[in-house]
Amino acid sequence: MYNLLSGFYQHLTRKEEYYVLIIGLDNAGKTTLLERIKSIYMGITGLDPDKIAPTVGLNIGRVNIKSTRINFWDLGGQKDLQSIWERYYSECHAIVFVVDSTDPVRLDECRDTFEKMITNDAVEGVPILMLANKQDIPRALKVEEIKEVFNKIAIKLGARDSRVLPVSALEGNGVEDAIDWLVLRLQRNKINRPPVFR
Ligand code: G3D
Repeated sequence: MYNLLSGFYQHLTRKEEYYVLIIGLDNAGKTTLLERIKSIYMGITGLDPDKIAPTVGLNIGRVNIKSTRINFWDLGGQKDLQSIWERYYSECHAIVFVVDSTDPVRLDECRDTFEKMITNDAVEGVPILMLANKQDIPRALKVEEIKEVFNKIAIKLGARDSRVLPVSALEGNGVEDAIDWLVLRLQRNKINRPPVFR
């Protein structure tokens, strides 16, 4: 009887769990975004922006959003660390690709990196959210301008869910809208990439 009740309790309380990669070139604002997500959804004050050091390896954030648990993996963006991203592709349920909208000089490099990622077989069908970050800075490129640069390769995204949204990870503007988009797509893509239950 105890086993039955405890099994029933576990069934009621278990959460769908997803893994989401946060990637992009170094300095795009990936760690700042992770800290912002933690502060919005866990109510904890994230790291002081001055204390955020470049990611070497992996930063993890586990947050509960509605009935879902999302594990964010913020991976380092330096050239020599990008090869590590591939190791996480087959396990992830979605990818957030962060772009520094104030750095037009690196946009071509950014597009090449993005193209390499979306054409990797291990991420086929995985929803991809591109965030045009640093929109609090007046000279930041707008979403439309960033889309123009990526248009050339957009066809390679295939039929998966994808979107470009403006955010400021530093100030938090747009972050909740971005997460809402993400949660919906994770759930829609359940058949292709089922969640883990814990
Ligand atoms: P990374 O993890 O992608 O390498 P970081 O990037 O999160 O370390 O951020 C790199 C720099 O960009 C940091 O500034 C950080 O404060 C800044 N940054 C990140 N997101 C935003 C944003 O939305 N708006 C503005 N204005 N700045 C942002 P420093 O000066 O510490 O290098």
